[in-house]
Amino acid sequence: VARLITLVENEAPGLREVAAALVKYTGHAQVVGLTGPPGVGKSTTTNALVAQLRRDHQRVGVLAVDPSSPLSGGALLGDRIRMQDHATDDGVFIRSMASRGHLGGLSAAVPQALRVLDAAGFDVILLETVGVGQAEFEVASLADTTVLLMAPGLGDGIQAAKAGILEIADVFVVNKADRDGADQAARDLRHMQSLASTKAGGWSRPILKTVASRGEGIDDLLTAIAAHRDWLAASGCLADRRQARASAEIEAIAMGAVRARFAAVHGSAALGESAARVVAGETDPYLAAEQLIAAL
Ligand SMILES: Nc1nc2c(ncn2[C@@H]2O[C@H](COP(=O)(O)OP(=O)(O)O)[C@@H](O)[C@H]2O)c(=O)[nH]1
Ligand SMILES: [Mg+2]
Repeated sequence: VARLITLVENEAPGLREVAAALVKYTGHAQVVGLTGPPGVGKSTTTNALVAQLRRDHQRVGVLAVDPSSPLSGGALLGDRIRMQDHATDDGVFIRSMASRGHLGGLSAAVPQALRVLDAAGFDVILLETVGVGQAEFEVASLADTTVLLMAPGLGDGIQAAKAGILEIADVFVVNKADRDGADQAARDLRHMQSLASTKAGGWSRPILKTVASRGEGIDDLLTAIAAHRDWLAASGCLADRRQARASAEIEAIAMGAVRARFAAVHGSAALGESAARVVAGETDPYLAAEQLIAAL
């Protein structure tokens, strides 16, 4: 599994063959995204979820993704250390991915890594992202079920999160409920939720309280995640989401291929030549672009 994910990350030769071989084994795993501001307790929650899922005899894959960082920095390294609780358990696979080295970007690499884990037979894949920016939003949208974590005193985090993520989150968690202000944070979330447009289909998005560091509330979180999976299947939304995800996946691969072909066919010389003609007023940028595209 580790080698296949490396192959995906490097877009190595052989990826096409592997993708073709894997596809018939996919579609079983439930992908659960965990997102929220740094320090809110995503890794601690992931760790607690893994422990409980293992007690339930579920096989668990964990993908910790940092879409905005060019390096696999301290946060992900810390996660790896925490995850060593499960390092010797062959029912658990843990991997970090940062954006460094991905030619096609994480938008292409993460879905393929998910396919590898799915085909390898993991029942649940936990997808932890760092932060709540646009790139994290894209990663979160790869999940069947998205869990948004908040914590008391992270009101600014809620503000930062409200653009988009509140709309794609299916389950809300106020972690660090051992701290003052957890009820207020839950009320704030409820209020933000009422302002955000609701998803169609009648899933009412629960707001749970957890103390991940002590494993409290993790059972309820897993129950909510399972309930969401059942609702997805019964409502037909699972098929819709997977269709939308496959579309995004194909588009990312196609755009990457077009970009690569553009670079291979035109190099920087042809682009420079067109640019010079635009600067000299001999042609306009639309026509120049059209000619370059026509030559692909
Ligand atoms: N008091 C308290 N601390 C927590 C809780 N959950 C996590 N933490 C601590 O918060 C810090 C950040 O947690 P981490 O899981 O790394 O957050 P992440 O950046 O969202 O992955 C760590 O020091 C955790 O031990 C909790 O429920 N209560
Ligand atoms: Mg973390």
